[in-house]
Amino acid sequence: MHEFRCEGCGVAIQSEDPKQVGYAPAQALNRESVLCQRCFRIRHYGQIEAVEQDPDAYYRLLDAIASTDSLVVLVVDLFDFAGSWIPGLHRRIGNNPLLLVANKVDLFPPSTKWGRLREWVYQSARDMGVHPVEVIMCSAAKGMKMRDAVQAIEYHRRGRDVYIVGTTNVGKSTFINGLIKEVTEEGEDVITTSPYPGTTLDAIRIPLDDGKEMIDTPGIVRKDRVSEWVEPKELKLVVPQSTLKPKVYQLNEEQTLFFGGFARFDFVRGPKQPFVCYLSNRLYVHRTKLAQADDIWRKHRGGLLTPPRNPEALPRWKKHPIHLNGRQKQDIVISGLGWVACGKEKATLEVWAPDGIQVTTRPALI
Ligand SMILES: Nc1nc2c(ncn2[C@@H]2O[C@H](COP(=O)(O)OP(=O)(O)OP(=O)(O)O)[C@@H](O)[C@H]2O)c(=O)[nH]1
Ligand SMILES: [Mg+2]
Repeated sequence: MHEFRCEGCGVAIQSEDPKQVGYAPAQALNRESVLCQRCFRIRHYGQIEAVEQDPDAYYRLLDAIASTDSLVVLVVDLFDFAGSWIPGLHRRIGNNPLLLVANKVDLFPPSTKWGRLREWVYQSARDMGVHPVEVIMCSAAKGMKMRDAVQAIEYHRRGRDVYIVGTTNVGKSTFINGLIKEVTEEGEDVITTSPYPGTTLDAIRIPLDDGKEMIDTPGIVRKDRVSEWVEPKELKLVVPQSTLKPKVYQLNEEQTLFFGGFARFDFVRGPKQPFVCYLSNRLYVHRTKLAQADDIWRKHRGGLLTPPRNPEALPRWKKHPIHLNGRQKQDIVISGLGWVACGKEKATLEVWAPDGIQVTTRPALI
């Protein structure tokens, strides 16, 4: 019997059980393209049903690329570069060339120094053991630099298949929809996209002109980013939807910032200085005295300090001590939440975030 696949998410279609993943009514299977019930609901009602995912299956899909002769396109989210990297990627793709797509440039303010940012992306990739054939900086959602992406893929694939890989929610499927819109008259999205991680469920094969294929893949899940722990309702408050408006705080020592109820930033010691927060514009930032911070957290978590509404569902906070030596401007990155740009002053800081969430420093990006 012919096996049907959902055009929107790649899942195998079944018509027996509406409660199970991949359901589509039997009468829908005669159509040229089939959409599963879950994709239908995402597209028409913006509702998502979380699906129990098997991380190993996604890694197996990825590892199978090593034995193919193809172009690998890694899509990363510029807002969460380190958190959207696939661990051990360089070992998984064999000798295939890698084109790096840094997506979501629309989130960066106009003051961004693009040349420096691109150089930083190259360098970061090299630090992770990968030598991209090219870096494309684009916005798939806003259709920025998509012509460059089409040309780069065509140039580097040299008649081969193209695998689009990355962690969840970086915009892989939006990117493919954007490519399709760029080269055809197609105005509608072909693949289902959503603000929730875990939208694509299996490989989706899109035929190319020369008989080869472009393959969308399910995102690799990384639990060390805040965005993976957010309930669907709260995601829009945490994941930025529009250009970041940096918030500047002139802090004295012994002052604290709460980022919703996800993280806490203590300026313990140092001269008065500005801290510039690059977070979702909709995330509430609460400023207080360090001496009162514990009390405020006890009283107001899940209330004033939201999201999350239910902080108990997240791992307990872990303290990350950070010392700025004043020699170089640094960003302190809380994966999936954003970053704080620090000036060229000495400072002793403590950042609190749920245990397991990556907290890192890097040279200032903007
Ligand atoms: N701001 C911004 N958002 C984007 C961009 N591209 C994609 N997004 C958003 O990112 C979210 C995830 O997009 P998808 O295309 O579903 O991501 P994916 O990588 O296919 O995710 P999975 O299928 O879960 O692995 C959606 O809300 C998109 O609208 C972009 O260029 N800029
Ligand atoms: Mg997808």
